[in-house]
Amino acid sequence: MADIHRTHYASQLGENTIDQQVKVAGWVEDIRDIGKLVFVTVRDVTGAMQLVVTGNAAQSAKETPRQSAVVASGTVQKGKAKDFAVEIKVSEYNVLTPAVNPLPIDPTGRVESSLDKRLDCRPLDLRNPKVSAIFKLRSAGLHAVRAALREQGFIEVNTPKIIGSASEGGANLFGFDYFKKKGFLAQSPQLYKEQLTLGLDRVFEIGPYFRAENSHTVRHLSEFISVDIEAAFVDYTDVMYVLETVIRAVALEFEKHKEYAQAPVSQLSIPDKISKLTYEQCLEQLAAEGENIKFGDDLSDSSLRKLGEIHKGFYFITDWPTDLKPFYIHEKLDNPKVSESFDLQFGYLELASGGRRQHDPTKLKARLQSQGLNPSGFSEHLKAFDWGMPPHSGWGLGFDRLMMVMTGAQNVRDVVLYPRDSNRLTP
Ligand code: AMO
Repeated sequence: MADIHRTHYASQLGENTIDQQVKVAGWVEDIRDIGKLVFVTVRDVTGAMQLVVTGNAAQSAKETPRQSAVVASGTVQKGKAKDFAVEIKVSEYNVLTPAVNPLPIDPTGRVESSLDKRLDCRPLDLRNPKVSAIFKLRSAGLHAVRAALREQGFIEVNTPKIIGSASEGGANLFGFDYFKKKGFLAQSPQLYKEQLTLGLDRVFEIGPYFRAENSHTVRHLSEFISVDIEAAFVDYTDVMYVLETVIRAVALEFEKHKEYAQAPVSQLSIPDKISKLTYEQCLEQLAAEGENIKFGDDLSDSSLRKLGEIHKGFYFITDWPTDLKPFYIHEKLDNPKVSESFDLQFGYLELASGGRRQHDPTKLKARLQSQGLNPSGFSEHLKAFDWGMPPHSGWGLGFDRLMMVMTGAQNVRDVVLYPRDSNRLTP
């Protein structure tokens, strides 16, 4: 077995490495046999490189199935092909793991495959640099979110994903047998993050959440990643500001990663300030478009699409009717029919929602009851409210949806490695 340790990635080969002995590793993308010489294009995670193989190794190079894993050693020389400034004149060439032929999809992207077929072979799909660029950007985006929140004093936490009662009310819960009890998959970290403000003041969590969504849309998954924050002694305008800083941090991080230019990064302009529109202003704008919605009705998909035509980028919809919001949302002090709540939109698409929370246990119990929920089912949560619960606010941001918007993807499944929906439980 050949030594598998490389000295260089493709991106490290350049004029400055000419005449150096190098060892590279990757997957065979193309083979051109021109008689005495065989040109092999090998791709690693950083890019493509060209091998020039002659002599004894030429036969093996010629016969290598496309996408096999190989290592090769040789000397760097000036390239003759226009695509490669340098190439490697190979002295040793080893096929480590041959790939099958034919492959289920063409990972070079020259032959297009449907998203479904690509998802069925996701690891192979990632050899397409346009696809891997999305996930490199996603990683950079997560890094930016963490940095922005830590900088503002938020402590990263991990709360359970196996829970004993609903966090967002009863709908869309996945339940299962948990050692003879009923267990559920967390829909959000809502109750935990609120409780944690008691001792940690400002917390955030980035984690997977689960919703039994039977809606077949380009924006719903049954498992999605959410960025959640919760902060003590602040109101909803304060946490909207935090959300703005997070969106801007991700956008700035994307700008730094021009090397991922293969990814279809959308040309977003991120305003310094994200505009705010109240729910009632939305109703007025919709009425002007001929769509009459009465106060208290939710904004349907078609209404949101109309609003999205007027407001193409990021904007907040604030001050929703209290009855439309979950039990934990705080009403406005001067008008209890309206709540201190917001959604962050990108056009028609909801990216985040949040607000100030009810911290008065008596009012919280009444809200649970008025929404048809039994306060005794929330006793574990409610007890924390007797221990000096601070007024607090927070939000949850759908990270997959944010990545969809930032990369210009048309389907959330494009930016999720192994999406889960009602039709897809594998791979
Ligand atoms: P909400 O239910 O609005 O709020 O969820 C927050 C954000 O999570 C994303 N999201 C989803 N993404 C993909 N597929 C889904 N099925 C899905 N469901 C939700 C959306 C949404 O805006 N606890 C509150 C947040 C809070 O108030 O802090 C909550 O869960 O982008």
